[in-house]
Amino acid sequence: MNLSHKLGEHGLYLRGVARLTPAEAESHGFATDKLSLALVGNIGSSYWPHFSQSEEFRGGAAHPLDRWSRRVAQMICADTSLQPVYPFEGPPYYPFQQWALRAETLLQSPLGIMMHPEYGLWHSYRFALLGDEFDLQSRALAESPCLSCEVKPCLQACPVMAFDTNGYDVEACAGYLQRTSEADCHDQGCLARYACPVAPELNYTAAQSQFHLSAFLNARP
Ligand code: B12
Ligand code: SF4
Ligand code: SF4
Repeated sequence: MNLSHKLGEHGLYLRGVARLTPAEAESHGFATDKLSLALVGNIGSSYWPHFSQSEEFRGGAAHPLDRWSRRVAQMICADTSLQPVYPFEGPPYYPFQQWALRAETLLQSPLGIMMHPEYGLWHSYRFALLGDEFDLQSRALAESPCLSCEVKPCLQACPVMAFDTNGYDVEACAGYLQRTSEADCHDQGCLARYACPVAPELNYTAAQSQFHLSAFLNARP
C-alpha cells in the first residue's frame, strides 16, 4: 500500500514536500542523509471522524490530538526508514509554517494561519516525515485569495479585535474567552476564521472547532 493510501485510512493527506539543506537539517538535530520532508495534514475536518472515535479522544487524558498524531505517525513509519517530526514538540518549535510555504502554494493570511487557494484557512499539519526522496510535485495553483480580498472580513469579525497589523494578540483573545462564557466563539469556533469566505464547504465542524478552542484555553496557565 502506498503512503497516500496509508494516510488516507486516518483522514490525512500528503500535503507537499520541502527539501532541507544539510545545514538546516543539522540545525534541527536531524541526520543529513534524509533531506526530503513530507508534510502530512488534514483538509477540512478530514481526520475528525477517525480521531473522535479513537482511544486517545475517548480516554479523556491530556493532549489527545498530539498523542493520536504520534501513534498514527509511528504506525506509518513502522518497517520503513521514515522518521516522524511533530509540530507540537517544543519550544523551540519546528518551523512548520515556513516548511509549508516551501512545500505548497500558500501565503500567510492576515490571521497568521496559512491561506491555501483551495482549502482556505481550513487545513493544518499533524506531522512531517523525513525520508530520502518523496515523489510528489506541488501543483501550481491560483494566487492567494487574500491578495484580491479588499474587504478582509476576517479582520473585522473578532469581538476584541485580536488581529491587527501587529499580528495575533493572544492575551486579548484568551482573556475575552475566559471572562465571557457566552461568547459565540465557544460554540462556533474563532469568528475571525469563520468570517473568511474562502472554501466554506471545508469549514471545521462545530465539534472540531469546540475541541480546538477548549484545547487552546486549557493550555493557558
Ligand atoms: C505556538 C503556537 C501557537 C500559539 C501562539 C501563536 C502565535 N502567536 O504565533 C497559540 C497557542 C496561541 C496558537 C494558537 C493557534 N494556532 Co498555533 N501553533 C503554534 C506552534 C505550535 C508553534 C509556532 C511557532 O512558534 N513556530 C516556530 C517558528 C520558528 O516557526 P515559523 O513557521 O517561522 O512561525 C510562523 C508562525 O509563528 C506564523 N504566525 C505568526 N503569527 C501567527 C498567528 C497565528 C494565529 C498563527 C496560527 C500563526 C502565526 O508566522 C511564522 C512565519 O511563517 C505551531 C506549530 C509549529 N511547529 O509551527 C502552531 C500552528 C502555527 N498553529 C496553528 C493553528 C491552526 C492555530 C489556531 C488557529 C487554532 C487551531 N489549532 O485550529 C490557534 C489560534 C487560536 C484561536 N483563537 O483560535 C497551525 C497553523 C496551520 C496553518 N494552516 O497555517 C499550526 C502550524 C499547527 C498545526 N498543527 O498545523 N498557536
Ligand atoms: S477574509 Fe480575505 S484577507 Fe481574510 S483570510 Fe479570507 S481571503 Fe484572506
Ligand atoms: S476566538 Fe474569538 S476572541 Fe479569539 S481571536 Fe477568534 S474571534 Fe477573536
